[in-house]
Amino acid sequence: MTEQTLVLIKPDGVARGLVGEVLTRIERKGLKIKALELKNVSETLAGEHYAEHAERPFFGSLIEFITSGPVVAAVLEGPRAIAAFRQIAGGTDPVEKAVPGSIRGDFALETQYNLVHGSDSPESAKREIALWFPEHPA
Ligand code: RTP
Ligand code: MG
Repeated sequence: MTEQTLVLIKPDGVARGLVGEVLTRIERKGLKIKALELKNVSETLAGEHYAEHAERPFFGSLIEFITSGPVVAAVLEGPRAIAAFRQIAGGTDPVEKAVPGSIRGDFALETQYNLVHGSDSPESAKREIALWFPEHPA
C-alpha cells in the first residue's frame, strides 16, 4: 500500500554535511521524494512535532537541539514508506539498537544526535506532514 511519511534530517545531519548521503540512501531504497525543504525550526514547531514527548526528562534538550540549526524536511512516498524509512534509519539508540548499514548505525553515536526522524505510524505521518508542509495535498 502506498504511504507517505515525514522525514527530517536533524541539525546534526545538516551540520555534518550528511544531507546528500541520507537522500542517496532514501532514493536507493526506492522511496520517492514528494517535498523537500531546508527549514529553520521555531520552538513552537519543535514542541508540536515532539508533543508526545512533552513530559519526558529529555524534552528540553531535545527541543534545544532540534532548534539549534536548520533541518531538511521531506515527504517521502512509496509502498510501506513509514516502515521502510524507519528500517533504513535504524533504531533510536544508534549504538545499542541501530545496526551497521543503517543511517544511524553507520553515522551516529548518541541517542539525541541520531541524525534523522521518520514518522512512526500513519496517524503521525498525517499529523507531521500537515505540520511541516501545510500546503502539501493530503
Ligand atoms: P524520532 O521521533 O526522532 O524519529 O526518533 P524515534 O522515533 O526513533 O525515537 P523517539 O522515542 O520518538 O524519540 C525522539 C527523539 O528524542 C531523542 N531522544 N533522546 N536522551 C534520551 O534518552 C532520548 N530518547 C530519545 C532522540 O533524538 C530521538 O530520536
Ligand atoms: Mg519518534
